[in-house]
Amino acid sequence: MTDEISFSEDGGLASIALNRPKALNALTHDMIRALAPKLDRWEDDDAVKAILIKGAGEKAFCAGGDVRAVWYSMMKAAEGGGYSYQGPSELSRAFFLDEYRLNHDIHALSKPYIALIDGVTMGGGVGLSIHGSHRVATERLMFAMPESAIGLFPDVGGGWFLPRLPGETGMYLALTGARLGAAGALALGVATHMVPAGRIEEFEAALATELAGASNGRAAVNDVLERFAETSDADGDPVVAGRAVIDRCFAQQSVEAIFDALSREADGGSAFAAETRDVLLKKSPTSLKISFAQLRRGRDMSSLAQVLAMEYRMTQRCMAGGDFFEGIRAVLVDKDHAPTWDPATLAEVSDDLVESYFAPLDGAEFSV
Ligand code: QUE
Repeated sequence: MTDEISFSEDGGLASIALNRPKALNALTHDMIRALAPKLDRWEDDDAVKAILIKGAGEKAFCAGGDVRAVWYSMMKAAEGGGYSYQGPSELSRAFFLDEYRLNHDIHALSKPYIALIDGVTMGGGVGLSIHGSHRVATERLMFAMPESAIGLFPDVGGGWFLPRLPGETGMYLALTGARLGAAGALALGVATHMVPAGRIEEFEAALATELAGASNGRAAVNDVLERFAETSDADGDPVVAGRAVIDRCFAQQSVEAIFDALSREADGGSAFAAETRDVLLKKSPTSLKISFAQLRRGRDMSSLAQVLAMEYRMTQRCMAGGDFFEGIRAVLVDKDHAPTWDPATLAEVSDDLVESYFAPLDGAEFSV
């Protein structure tokens, strides 16, 4: 067993703690493999009335999947420094398959599942929280789907939940990687409740106490939340303030048309549109186009499983070569934050190249 994740039971409350605080609790394959069977067992155990998941330390709930380990598994140290690409690995195949199955298990739980999204909650950390019944933010929440910065796309069911957020806010979050605080997350429904970080311990204790004698776990959880939850003023949140621009510009029919719409609004005096365009110019052009296609396809799909099967094809195509290698190098390995994307422009990312990310796989496909 791994010490990167721990489990405990107190009364009717089963708790999970992600325990890699120095790595912002980034989710490893070992953590996924330890957690999945626990969830299955708790789902079938009548003594468990609700499940809670949190991150160790004060900085993060979970910064994402451990994509750095996936990257190293596909690389070989090159003579004279640096790394060279070898090809997909056992880890690059199994990691995403097992992660997405876990995301689907969370979605399918019949019991309340409460994620304490306190601090950094990105990518794979969103996958561990968004598919459950309750997402409790604190004032320290920093929520984002930042994958367009590393040559990937907003996976873990991003193709499911992002197109179902209000207006075009999901497309905006997917392409820009914009961060949400507690107020913005509450306004969009990413968070269901807000409890101040200083009251979280007391909140957990109250949950355990209430659930110990509860016949209806969901009612007990909601009763405790009613006692602890606070409101958060969304007026100062940039996503809320920029909503009209977001809905107009990100409703376009292509990434190029989104850029054109942002440029028009920037020329018309919108500082928000100008900033958003400048942010998008730094992202992987391939990531922007495949993410756009992912969200539009996901919007019309009828199940999370269908979306995850699409996303699994996409990750395996990303592992076969492309901007992922340069993105991880620039952000998580060399940390120069100066990736050289290839293709370098949107115009060079052809429709055929985009389509290739959605093609059936030679090997195993995702299934629930
Ligand atoms: C975009 C991402 C990720 C990211 C940074 C991005 C991501 C991820 C991590 C991460 C952070 C800390 C770690 C770690 C990984 O950073 O998905 O192993 O210790 O997991 O700009 O998508």
